[in-house]
Amino acid sequence: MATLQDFKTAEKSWWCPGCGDFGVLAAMQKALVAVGAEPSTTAIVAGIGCSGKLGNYINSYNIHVTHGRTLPAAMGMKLANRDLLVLAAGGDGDAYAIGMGHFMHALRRNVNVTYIVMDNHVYGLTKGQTSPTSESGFKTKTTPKGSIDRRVHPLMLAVSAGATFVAQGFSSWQPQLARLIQQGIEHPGFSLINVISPCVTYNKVNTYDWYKKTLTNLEDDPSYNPHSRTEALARLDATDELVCGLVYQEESVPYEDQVPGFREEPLIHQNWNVDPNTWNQILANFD
Ligand SMILES: Cc1ncc(C[n+]2csc(CCOP(=O)(O)OP(=O)(O)O)c2C)c(N)n1
Ligand code: SF4
Repeated sequence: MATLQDFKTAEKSWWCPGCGDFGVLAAMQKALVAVGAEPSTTAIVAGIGCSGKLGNYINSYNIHVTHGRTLPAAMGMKLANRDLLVLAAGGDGDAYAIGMGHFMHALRRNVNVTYIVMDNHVYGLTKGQTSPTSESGFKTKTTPKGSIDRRVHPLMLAVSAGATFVAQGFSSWQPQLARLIQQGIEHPGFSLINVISPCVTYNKVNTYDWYKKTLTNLEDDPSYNPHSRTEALARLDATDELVCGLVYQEESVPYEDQVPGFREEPLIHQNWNVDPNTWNQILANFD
């Protein structure tokens, strides 16, 4: 049984002291131990961004893919080898700007991948530009007079696009975040965990203190029903998505279990030999 230490690497962290991504990393490692995962069967697909460095700090298979392309790579990996526990991770720019097309289709496709978005409402790696989740009026070097765009609402988008598991955590609220990631991994289908992960260097508005004052915890409201799509949408709308906890979950059968004739065995273990007669018949179809 793997321990926390087994999921650590010797690599020195590249993040600024105080970055929220440290908390996301710690919670992911705790969740991996809690679900009984092993480094040899865990794979992380990370996007480009400060957040994408996370894969380097978790002992597992890790690919660092082109900006915005975590989900196609993660879904392909899962379909090729269902024995792997596949996690995708990246920033709000990676997910909701350049990666938005993939995000929307991953939600409705429901491949068994856990997607952790480290949402700091800004582009960190490229030194502080406005992101799709930045508030209107947010001032950066790309929007010196304040952003005039309305912000993207990832949780509402996910719930309305057909997601089967949607949650939001806060990097400082470790026990809850680790539990939400664990629940996401255990969910049979695509799970989105949007994590509020403050950027202490380029976002001086949405700080730890700001979130502690404004976030509400859905778990404090026993009347909230996370299995009702309409209730989830109403709550998200009323709170401008400033909530933490399990937002929505429904019963789900993952995509890969529904593809007709799709064999469960990993591709690398399947026998791909074709006898000469069958091969000649296949070739004849191309005449
Ligand atoms: C195709 C492509 N377009 C743009 C970039 C430049 N770029 C790198 S990271 C990034 C955004 C980073 O913000 P986010 O995804 O929110 O991650 P963070 O650094 O905040 O964790 C951009 C625009 C790139 N590397 N590749
Ligand atoms: S720039 Fe921001 S997001 Fe990037 S490592 Fe520093 S604090 Fe974290």
